[in-house]
Amino acid sequence: MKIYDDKHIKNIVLLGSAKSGKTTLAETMLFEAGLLNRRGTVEDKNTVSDYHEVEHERGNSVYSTTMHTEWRDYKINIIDTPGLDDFIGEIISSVRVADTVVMLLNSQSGVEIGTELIWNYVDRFQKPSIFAINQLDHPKSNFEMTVDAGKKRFGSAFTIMQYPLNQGDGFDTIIDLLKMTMYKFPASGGKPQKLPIPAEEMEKANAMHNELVEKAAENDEKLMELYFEKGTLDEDELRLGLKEGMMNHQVFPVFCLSAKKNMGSGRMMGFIDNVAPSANESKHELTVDGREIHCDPKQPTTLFVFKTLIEPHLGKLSFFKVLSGELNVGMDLVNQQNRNTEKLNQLFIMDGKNRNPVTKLSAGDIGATLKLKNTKTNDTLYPKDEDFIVQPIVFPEPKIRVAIVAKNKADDEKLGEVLSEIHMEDPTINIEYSRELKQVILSGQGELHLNVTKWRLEHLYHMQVDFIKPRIPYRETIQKAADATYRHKKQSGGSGQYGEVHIRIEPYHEGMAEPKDFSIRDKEEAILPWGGKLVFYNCIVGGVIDARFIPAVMKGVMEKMHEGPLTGSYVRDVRVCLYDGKMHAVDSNDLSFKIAGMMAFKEAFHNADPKIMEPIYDIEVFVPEEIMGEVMTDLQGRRSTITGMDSKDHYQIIKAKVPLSELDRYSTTLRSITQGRASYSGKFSDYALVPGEIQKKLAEEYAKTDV
Ligand SMILES: Nc1nc2c(ncn2[C@@H]2O[C@H](COP(=O)(O)OP(=O)(O)O)[C@@H](O)[C@H]2O)c(=O)[nH]1
Ligand SMILES: [Mg+2]
Repeated sequence: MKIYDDKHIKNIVLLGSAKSGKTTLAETMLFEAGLLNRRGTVEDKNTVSDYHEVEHERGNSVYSTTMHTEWRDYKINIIDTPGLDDFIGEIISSVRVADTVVMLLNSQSGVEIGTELIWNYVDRFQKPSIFAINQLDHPKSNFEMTVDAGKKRFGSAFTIMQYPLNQGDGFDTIIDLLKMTMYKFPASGGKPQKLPIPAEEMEKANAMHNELVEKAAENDEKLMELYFEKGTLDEDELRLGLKEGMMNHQVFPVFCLSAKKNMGSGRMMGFIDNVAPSANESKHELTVDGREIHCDPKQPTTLFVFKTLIEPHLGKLSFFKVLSGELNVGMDLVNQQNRNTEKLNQLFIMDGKNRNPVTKLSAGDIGATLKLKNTKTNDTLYPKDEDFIVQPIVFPEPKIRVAIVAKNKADDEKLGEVLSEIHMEDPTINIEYSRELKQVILSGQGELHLNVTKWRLEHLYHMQVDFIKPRIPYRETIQKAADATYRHKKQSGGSGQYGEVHIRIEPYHEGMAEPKDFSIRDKEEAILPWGGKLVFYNCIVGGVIDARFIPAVMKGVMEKMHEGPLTGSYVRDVRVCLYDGKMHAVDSNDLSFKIAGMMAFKEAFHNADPKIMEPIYDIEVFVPEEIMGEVMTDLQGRRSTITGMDSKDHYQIIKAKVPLSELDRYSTTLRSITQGRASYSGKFSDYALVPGEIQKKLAEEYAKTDV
C-alpha cells in the first residue's frame, strides 16, 4: 500500500441528512478510483461503509466509517457519517479529524431539517466546506429549489461551481463553471466526455462563470486587482481564490452529483485534490495548554484517538489521526492521560471492516490499531511523558435519560461491564449507577440512540433489558427554625449508654449571620457531596458535654441527612446549633451521642416546615421562528420559566429553566410536536422548592413505600 506524505493527504468527512446519499457517494468514490471492483448498494447491504448488522437492519448508517481512496497523486481519507443527530457523537468526532467537510444536499428536498441540525453543530468548527447536490438523476430532482434554499440558509458563501443540464430521468450532463466545459457521462456513469458548452447555454454559463470569478477574487486583494486589470481570472487564479475563501469559511463550493449513477464524483475528487486543503495546510491543532501541533513529519509523533470500536472476535480497534511526526509499526508511545506506554504492533488503513496493514503512516494520515490496553477516545499518544494532551472532542450533554434494568437478575453485574464498553465506543452514551436513586441511569442523545443501544445489548451481548422511568434526585430542606431535645439512655446489664442533646436547626443560606442566641465555641462546615451544606456549631457551655463527644453528634445528624424524612432523599442546607445536653461519667460514649444527634435532628426536622427540592435544568431549544408557538405552549405545561430569547441564523433559541421531572422524554415530544425541526440541549442548574401540591403527592407516595 502506497504511503502518502502530509502534502498529499486530504481528509474529508461526508455529512448530510439521512438518505441524502453519503454512503452511496463513499462507495462511488472508492469504485471510481478503482479501489473496488464492484459497487455495493445500501439496498443490497453490501457497501464498504455500512457493514454493521444494525445498519443492515435499519437501512442506514449508525456508525461513522473511515475509508480511503486514491485520486491522481493524492490519498483522500473519507469518513462517512450517520445523518441523524441521535448519532451526533459519531459526527462530531469525525468532523474533528477532517480537513474538509463535504455536506450533501438531496436535490429532491433541498435543505432538510437534518441538514440544519448537523450544520448547527459543525458550523462552529469553521472547517473548509464543500456542498454536493446529489440525486440529480431522481425524477423529483429540483436543482434550482435546492440552490435557492442553500443560498438562503448558508448565505453568499454558497458558490455554484456547476449546474446540471438535464436533471431528472436521463440525467447525464453537467456544465462546469470553473473549467467552462460540459461533462457528458455514459449511461453507466464513470468517466465523462469533455465537450464544449453548447451555444444556447453560453449566455447562462458565462453569467454564472462571472459570478464565480467575482466570488473567487473577493478573497484576495491581489486577485481582486488582477481581476480589475484583466476583467477575468484564469483557472489557477480561480483555484487560488476559492481555496483562500474556503480556508476563511467565506466560500462553500457547490458541486453536482448522482452518487447512484456515478456521475460527478471524479470531478469533485479532482477539486478536493487541487483546491481543498491538504492535511498540512489545515489549522493547527492545539494542546490543552495552548501549544500548537504542526502537521510536520519531522516533529515528534503525536496521535490523537478519535474513535474506538469493539469488534466481535477482534477486540478493541482504536482510530487515530497522526497529528504530527511519523508513525512506524512497533513504536512505543506514551498515553499522555494515564502515562502508560502502548506498543503499536499493528497499523492499518481501514476501509470499512477491511484492515489493510501498513508499516508506516505520515503526519496528517488517519489509521487504526488493535489492542491498545489503556487508551480510549480523546487520548493522546506521544513519544515521552510530557503532559502533551491534545484538546479533546467535546461531546454534547445527554438529552434523554432512562433507568435500565436487566430482565434477568443474573445479568446485573455483566450489564455494568457491557455498558461501560458501550460508553467507550460511544461517549455520548453515559452510564451512571446512582446510589441515591438505586438505579442505573442510561443517558443519550435521543429515543433512537437509546433504542440502538438496546439493540446492541440484545443482539451483540445477548442481554435482555428494560428501560424504565428514572427516579428524580429530590432533596429535602427546612423553612424555619425548630428546637429538639433527645435523651438516649440504656441501662441493661454491664455498661450502659447515655447521651442527651439539645439542638436548634435552621435553614442555611450562604452569607447568613452567625447565630446570636448562643455562645459559639466551634464551627464546622461540611460541603455535602449531593450539593448544599451542613453547618454545625458547638455552643456547649460549662462542659456539659465533653468536647470529645461533639463530633459524634454531628455524625448522627449527618447520617440522618442521608435519608430525609419526607421522601428518603438527601437533606441539604441546614444549620445546627448544639447548645445544651448532658452526659454520664461512666455510660456516655460516641455511639450514645450519635444516636441522640440523629434522633434530635429527625424530630426537629419535622417541626421546621420541611420542604422537598427538585433539580432544575437550564435548557436551550433551537426552533425555527414559525413554529416557536408550539414549543412555547408545550414548555408552559412543563412548569418552566422562560429566561431568555436569542436568535441565530433563522433559528430562535428559547432559554428556560425546567424541572427535571418535567423533562422526561422531552426530546421525543419536541421532535413530534415540531416534526423534527427543533432540538434542545440541557444541563443541571440548581435545586428549587417543589410546589405544595406536588410535594404532598410525593410525600404520600413515599409514605406508602416506607413501611
Ligand atoms: N436516485 C438516486 N438515489 C440515490 C442517490 N444516492 C443515493 N441514493 C439512494 O438514496 C438512499 C439513501 O442513500 P444512502 O447512501 O444510504 O444515504 P445516506 O443516509 O446519506 O448514507 C438509497 O436508497 C440510495 O440508493 C442518487 O444519486 N440518486
Ligand atoms: Mg449512510
